[in-house]
Amino acid sequence: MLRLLIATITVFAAACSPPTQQEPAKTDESMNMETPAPAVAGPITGTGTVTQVDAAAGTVTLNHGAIPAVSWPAMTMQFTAENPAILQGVAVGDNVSFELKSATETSIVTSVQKQ
Ligand SMILES: [Cu+2]
Repeated sequence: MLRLLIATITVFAAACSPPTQQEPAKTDESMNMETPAPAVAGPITGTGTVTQVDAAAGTVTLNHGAIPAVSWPAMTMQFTAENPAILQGVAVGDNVSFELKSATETSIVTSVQKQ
C-alpha cells in the first residue's frame, strides 16, 4: 500500500488590520525635567581648631579647613550653635569636628565635637 500524504498548508495573509488612527499632534508637552540630585547629599562636616567660644551666647569661632561641599577654603569664622549646649566642654585650642546645619544655613553648627 502506498500512502500518499498530502499536506496542504494554506497561509492566509492577514489583511484585516484596520487603518491606523492618526492621533492629533500634542501641543501641550509637559516640561517634566525634574533634577533629583541635590547639590549636597548628606551632612556637611568640617574640622578645625577653636579660636573663641562663648557658650552663653552660643557662638564659636573656628579656624577650619577647606569644606568642598560648600566651596569653602580654609578660614577662620564664627558660627552660631543651633543648640548652645553643644558648646559645653568645648574650649579654645580644641581640635574639633563640626557639622553645618545645611548648605543654605552654613553659619549654624549642629554639632561640635572634640577630636
Ligand atoms: Cu568658613
